[in-house]
Amino acid sequence: MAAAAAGVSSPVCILVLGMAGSGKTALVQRLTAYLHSKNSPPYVINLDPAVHELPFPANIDIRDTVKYKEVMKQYPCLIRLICWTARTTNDHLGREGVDLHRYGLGPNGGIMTSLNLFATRFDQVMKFIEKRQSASQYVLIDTPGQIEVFTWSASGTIITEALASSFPSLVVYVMDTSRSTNPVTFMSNMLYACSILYKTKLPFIVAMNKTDIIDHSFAVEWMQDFEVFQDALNQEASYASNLTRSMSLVLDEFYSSLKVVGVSAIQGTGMEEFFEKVSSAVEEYEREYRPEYERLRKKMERAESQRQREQLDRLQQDMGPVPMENSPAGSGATNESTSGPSALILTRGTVEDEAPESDTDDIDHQETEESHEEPSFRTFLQEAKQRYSARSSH
Ligand SMILES: Nc1nc2c(ncn2[C@@H]2O[C@H](COP(=O)(O)OP(=O)(O)O)[C@@H](O)[C@H]2O)c(=O)[nH]1
Ligand SMILES: [Mg+2]
Repeated sequence: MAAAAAGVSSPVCILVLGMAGSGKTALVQRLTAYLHSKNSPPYVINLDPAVHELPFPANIDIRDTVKYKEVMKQYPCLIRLICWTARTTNDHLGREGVDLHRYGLGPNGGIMTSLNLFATRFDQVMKFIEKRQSASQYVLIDTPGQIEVFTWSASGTIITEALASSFPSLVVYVMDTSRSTNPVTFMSNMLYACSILYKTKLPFIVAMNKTDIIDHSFAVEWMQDFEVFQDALNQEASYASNLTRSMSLVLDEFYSSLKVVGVSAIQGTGMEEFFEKVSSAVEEYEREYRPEYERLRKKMERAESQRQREQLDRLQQDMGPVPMENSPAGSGATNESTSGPSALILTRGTVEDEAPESDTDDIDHQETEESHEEPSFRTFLQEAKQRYSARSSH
C-alpha cells in the first residue's frame, strides 16, 4: 500500500482533525472499513473523551483511561482555571451540558484536562504502536470535535510531536464541503486549515468530505483560479468580502502546496485517491519533516538524560551527610560504587513493589541491630566468664 510504496516499514500515523460535525469520526470509520477490505487492518486510536458511541472498534480509547465525567468532578479547580483561560473558545455545549452545569464548568475544560492527563501516559501508547509495527501499516487517530482544544493545547503538541518524531505522520483536515459553498465561509475554513498547518508542522491533506451532497469541484476551482473565486465574491457585497479578497491573495501560496481530495465518508467514495495523497504526504514527510523531527527527538533525549543526571545529583547531595554502606566509617563521603544510579533507581518502584521492600527494610534493620548487639553480647559473656572463674578460684 501507500507506506510500502514510499519504501517505509514503520506505520504511518494519520491524525484526523477538523471542525465539529465535519465528519472526522465517520471518515475514520470509513478508512478503517476500507483498509480491512484491503487486508491491511489499521491501528485505531480515539482521542475524543466526550464521544458517546464510537462507530468503529478502537485499539486505544482515551475513554478507557480517562473518565471525562469523573474529570469534571475531580478537577473542578483546575478546570475552572482552564475554562477561565479558554473562555473565548468555550462556546460548545455537548450533550453533557446539563451534567456539567452542576459543577459550573464547561465541557472544553473537561476535554482539555482529559487530554492533558492522557498525554502524561502517551509514552505507553507509543510502546503499543511500536509493538504493532509489523501488523499495521496505518495508525488512524480520531480527535475531539472541538478542534481548538486539540490544536491549541499543550497535550495536542505533546501527542503530535511524540508521533512525528518516531513515525511518518501527517494531518488530514476534514472539511464539510456542503457547508463551505459560500465563498466567505470557504475562505474562513481555509484560513483555519492554514493556521493548523503552521501549528502542527506536518504534511497536510485537506479531505473535502460529504461530496455525496455536493461535488467539491467548485472549491478546487476557487483554489486554482483566483479569477473564479473573485467572481464568486463579487456576488457578495459586504465588508467581509473585501477582506476575503485581500486574504485570498495571501492564501495563494498555501493553496499551491496543498493536497486536496474529495471524499464521502458515508458512501465511501474517494478512498483510492485519498491513499494516493497519503503516499505523497509520506514522501514529503521523509524528505522535509523527518530531519527536523530527528533533531527534535535527539534534543528531547538529551534533555531527558540531563534531567535524570540533575535528579541524581540532587539525590546525592541530599544523601551526602549520611554514611553509605561500604563507605569508610564515619567519613560521610558518597562513593560512586555505593550510590550509583542503579542502586538509587532500584529503590523506586510500583506500589505493589513497596510492601515487600518495606519488609526487607525491617529485616535489614534487625540485622543491623543484631550486628551492633553482637560485640556487647561478647563482652558480656567474657565478663561473666571472668566473674565465674574469679568466684571459683576463691
Ligand atoms: N451526507 C454525509 N454526511 C456525513 C458524511 N460524513 C459525516 N456525515 C454526517 O455528519 C455528521 C457529523 O459526523 P461526525 O463523524 O460525527 O463528525 P465529527 O464531529 O467531525 O466527528 C453525522 O451526522 C454524519 O452522519 C458524508 O460523507 N456525507
Ligand atoms: Mg467525532
